[in-house]
Amino acid sequence: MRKNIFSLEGKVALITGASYGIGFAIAKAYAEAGATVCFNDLTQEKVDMGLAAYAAEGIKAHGYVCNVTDEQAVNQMVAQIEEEIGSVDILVNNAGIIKRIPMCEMSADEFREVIDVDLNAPFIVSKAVLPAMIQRRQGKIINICSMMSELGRETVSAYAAAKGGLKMLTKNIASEYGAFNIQCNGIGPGYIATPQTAPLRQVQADGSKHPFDQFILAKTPAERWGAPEDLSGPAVFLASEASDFVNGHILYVDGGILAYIGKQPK
Ligand code: NAP
Ligand code: GCO
Repeated sequence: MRKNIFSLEGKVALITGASYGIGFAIAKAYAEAGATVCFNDLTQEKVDMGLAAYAAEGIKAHGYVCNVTDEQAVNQMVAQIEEEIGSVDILVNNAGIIKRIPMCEMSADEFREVIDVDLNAPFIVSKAVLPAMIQRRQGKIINICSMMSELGRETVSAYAAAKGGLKMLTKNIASEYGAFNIQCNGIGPGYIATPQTAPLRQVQADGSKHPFDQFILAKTPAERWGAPEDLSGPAVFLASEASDFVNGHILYVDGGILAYIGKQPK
C-alpha cells in the first residue's frame, strides 16, 4: 500500500484556544488525520463546551484550562500533556484576541494586552514544547498569523503589530531550530466567519449587509468569507511530513485577497 504522507497517525497535537472557531476546525482535521488532540481554553466552562463539541464529532480530545499568556501555567500544561499523553509533536499557536479601537483612543494597556495574547503567548508556548522537540529531533510549530501580518487598516494597530511580529517569530524559530528537523510555519487566514469577526458581518437594522461585509466580498476574488474548514487542508499539510522541507513560510489562505487590488465600485 502507498504511504500517506499527510497522515498524522501517532502524533500528539496541541492546538491553543480550540474550543470553537479556527482552532476547533484545525484540531478536528488533525484528529481525522490520526493525531491525538489536546487543546486549552481560558475557563473550565469553555473547555467543557469544547470537549462536548469534539465528542459530537466522535473525537476524544484532551482539554486543559490554561491562559496562554501565563508562562507558569503553560509549562504546567505542557508537562501534564507530556506525562499523560506524550511529547507534543505538533503545536498550533491559534489562541488570539483583537481589539478594534482607533490608535489614538487605545490605551497602552489595551495595546499590551493584544500583544501579550497574540505575540508573547506563541513565544511562551513554543518555548515550552521546543526542548522535547529538540531532543527528539522532530517537531512542527504552526503560528496562526493574519492578513494583518502584511496589511494595515483602521482600528487594528495592536493586532497588526502582533501578527506582523508573529510572522517574524515564525521565521526566527525556523532559523534557530531548523537544524533539529523542526519546521515552524505560519498560516495567514483571510477573513473567516468566526465569533471573532461576527461584529463585522452583523446584518444592519434595515436588513442590509454590514458595510465591512460588502467591503470584504469586494476585496476577495473568491467573493465569499472563508469558513474555518478552509484552513483544514493547509494545517494538515504543515503538520505532516509532506511539508518537511517547508520552513519559515507563511501560507496565506485568503481566497486571493493579497493578490487582488479589489473590485471597482459600481
Ligand atoms: P475566536 O473565534 O475569537 O477564538 C479564539 C479562541 O482563543 C477562543 O477559544 C478564545 O477563548 C481563545 N483565547 C483567547 N485568549 C486566550 C488566552 N489568553 N488563553 C487561552 N485561550 C485564549 O477566534 P478565531 O477567529 O477562531 O481565530 C483564531 C486565530 O486565528 C486567532 O489567532 C485569530 O487572530 C486568527 N485569525 C482569525 C481570522 C478570522 O477572520 N477569524 C483571520 C486571521 C487570523 P475564549 O472563548 O475563552 O475567549
Ligand atoms: C479585522 C479582522 C481581521 C481578521 C483577520 C484577517 O478587524 O480586520 O478581525 O484582522 O480577523 O485576522 O486575516
